[in-house]
Amino acid sequence: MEQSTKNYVESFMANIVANNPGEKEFHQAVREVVESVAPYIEAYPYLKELKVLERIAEPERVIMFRVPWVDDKGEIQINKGYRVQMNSALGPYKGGLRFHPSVNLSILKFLAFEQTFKNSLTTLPMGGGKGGSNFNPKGKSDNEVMRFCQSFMTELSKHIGQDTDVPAGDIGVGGREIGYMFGQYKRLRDEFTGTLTGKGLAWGGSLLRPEATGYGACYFAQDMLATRGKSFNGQTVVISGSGNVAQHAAEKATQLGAKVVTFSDSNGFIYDPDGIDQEKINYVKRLKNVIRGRIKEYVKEYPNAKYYPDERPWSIPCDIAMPCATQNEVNKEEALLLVKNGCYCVTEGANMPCDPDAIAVFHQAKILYSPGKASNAGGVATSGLEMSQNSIRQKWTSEEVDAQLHRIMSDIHAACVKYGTEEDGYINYVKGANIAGFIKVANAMVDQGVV
Ligand code: NDP
Ligand code: 2IT
Repeated sequence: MEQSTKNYVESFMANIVANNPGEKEFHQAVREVVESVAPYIEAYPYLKELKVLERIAEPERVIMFRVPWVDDKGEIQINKGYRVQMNSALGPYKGGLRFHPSVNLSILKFLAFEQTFKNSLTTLPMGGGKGGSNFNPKGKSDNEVMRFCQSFMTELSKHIGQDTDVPAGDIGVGGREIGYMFGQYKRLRDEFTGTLTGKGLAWGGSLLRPEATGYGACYFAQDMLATRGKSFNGQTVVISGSGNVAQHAAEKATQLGAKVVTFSDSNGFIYDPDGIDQEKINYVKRLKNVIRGRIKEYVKEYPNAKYYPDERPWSIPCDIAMPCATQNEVNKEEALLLVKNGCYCVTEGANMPCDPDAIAVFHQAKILYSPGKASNAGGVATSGLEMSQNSIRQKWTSEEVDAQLHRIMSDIHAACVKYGTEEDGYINYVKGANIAGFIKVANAMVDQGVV
């Protein structure tokens, strides 16, 4: 990078840090994008003059609210609720809701910022947003979750709508929570519209939306592998997480001939040297989605597997790693270990799971590495397809949705290759995804004036 471009990045970041104090995840996400797009901005001075990047890094609106609810013992509980409406240049704000005790403004701003570029990459007309609460659904009864969701939606409903802002799921928000929130939204507004995605299949949900993020990540990985004449067939895959994204990444990787050997949760990971086949994946789906148990219970069912408490799975040798749990779950040491053990492809299913030092290790080793905003975009893309189906009041078959998902992931891969291929032929997917995602948003903002 030229010195003038470096200076631009550093002065931009100094402003971001000064104006958003203490928001370290947000700083991290912004820095990554700014480093990628700064040379592009230098080449097109009007983007600098119009302060497009400065505007992109400032949310259009942040809504923060109180979420009071009554637990099963009759005690009053108070949580924080948020919606970050980041950017509407390309369409209504779109992005998930996260319910997790770690949720704060920094995390939601980083997620909403990433979402803006991810949604742009999907080629569908969606702006970027994210929201959630520090509510912890773990250990709560269904009734408690319902009362929380109803209280949360009572306030959120004032700020969303099918043409304004369309939330969906993320960590801690799945079919159950979307159902409760949709019910309350419908009751308050007296309208049956596609204001949330990830709905039940019988009431407006799209076929394949639950599978889409994990499946899409595998479709993206297939294209990455193909650039090196490889495929999933016969490869060992290490996956973190055991929720929605992890389960479906494991399912598709297995269907494509890979051997998946790990799952994890926030307490530890399981390693199954025999491979986690479809029957075992079905067990994990039941364990996590129905019984709402912990991954350590896997080893009771499958005694050949081993449970490693308080550890992440990156010490297990593999060809392909798919981090599918949460942000900053792969650090420099773990990245070095992955590469040393022969891993040559890291495909992110989660949002920002590899920290900047880990990414530098992958780039230095010239292994295949894709950022979440490219490889996990299949989830929100299929949410976009759900919105289309709701608008035309039709339902597409799973073959139709799958074909569109496949095409969208391949188009994103092609965009990364177009903007990310370096002089020596190495594909820098971070650069490619950031520049391709940025161009569309930036041009739309230029067209729409200073708003
Ligand atoms: P789920 O709630 O279904 O699953 C989350 C999984 O990650 C669980 O296994 C959970 O373990 C684990 N996890 C969560 N927080 C932590 C933590 N702090 N440390 C270690 N493990 C943790 O969420 P999803 O599968 O939907 O989301 C996973 C990731 O994928 C997130 O980064 C999300 O933003 C991203 N994503 C999700 C999409 C979707 O469509 N759902 C779309 C695109 C990206 P535990 O049970 O212990 O909490
Ligand atoms: O991070 C993500 O892309 C999601 N959680 C999915 C968002 C959506 O609107 O489907």
